[in-house]
Amino acid sequence: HSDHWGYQDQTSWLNTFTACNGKSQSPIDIVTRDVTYDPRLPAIKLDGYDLSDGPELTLQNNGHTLQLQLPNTMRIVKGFDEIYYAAQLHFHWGNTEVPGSEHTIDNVHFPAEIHVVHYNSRYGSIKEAASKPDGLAVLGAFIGIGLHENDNYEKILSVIKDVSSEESDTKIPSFNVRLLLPNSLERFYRYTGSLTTPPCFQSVNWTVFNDTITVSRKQLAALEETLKAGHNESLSKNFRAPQPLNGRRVLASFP
Ligand code: SG4
Ligand code: ZN
Repeated sequence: HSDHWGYQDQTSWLNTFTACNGKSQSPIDIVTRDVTYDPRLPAIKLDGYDLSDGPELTLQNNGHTLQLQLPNTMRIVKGFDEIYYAAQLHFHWGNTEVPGSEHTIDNVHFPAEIHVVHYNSRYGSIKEAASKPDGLAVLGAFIGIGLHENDNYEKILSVIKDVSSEESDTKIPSFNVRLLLPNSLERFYRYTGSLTTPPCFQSVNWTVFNDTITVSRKQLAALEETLKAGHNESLSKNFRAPQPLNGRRVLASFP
């Protein structure tokens, strides 16, 4: 496909994409004893996330992840200095042996992680915003294994076979995207970082929620085993290794 990078050889990103060598890269390991509680971190308020009865949504396998395109009527209306419009959400995962979240908590990976990517409304498009220091806000949440099937995740995972090959897409009925995130958005970590893939632009104001989401073992297996990347290889372990903090502070909205 068009961009020639993969997860197997992450050190080669450094040669081709200079920003990947930067001092504020993502993901990071969140060391809970080192975070700074900031009681003044504003609560996050989302708007327009309930897309029920709206037009169908495009789900794609872009060779690096499973991605759902989102309308910019979905917004973060409080929590940052400016309003951020949603662009897409996607996932990072491992395989049955290796848990594949990107962020880690005290060096522990979760099985998977969801990222909802938003761009600053001062810019005309995500493409324009992606290279600006205040361009992006990504909401991240950890996905673990629970006893029950997650009906909301099933809206995506039930059609995953339709996008098993690289660069394929399909349409799914719209639904309430808020339900893909944890019940409570009050407890989160915040730090400044980057895209976790090439070109690694240091343009992301990161929020990683403390509360987690669960899907069934079977649902996680569908994510881990169904998708293919280039050369018909299994699309799995699509997570970047944790990057050095280099003195950055990680804030927590809770004590
Ligand atoms: C995934 O590869 C997405 O498909 C990319 O989106 C995204 O890049 C990239 O991850 C990095 O995003 O939240 N993990 S992350 O830091 O959103 C951008 C597209 O290629 C620019 C559209
Ligand atoms: Zn991501």
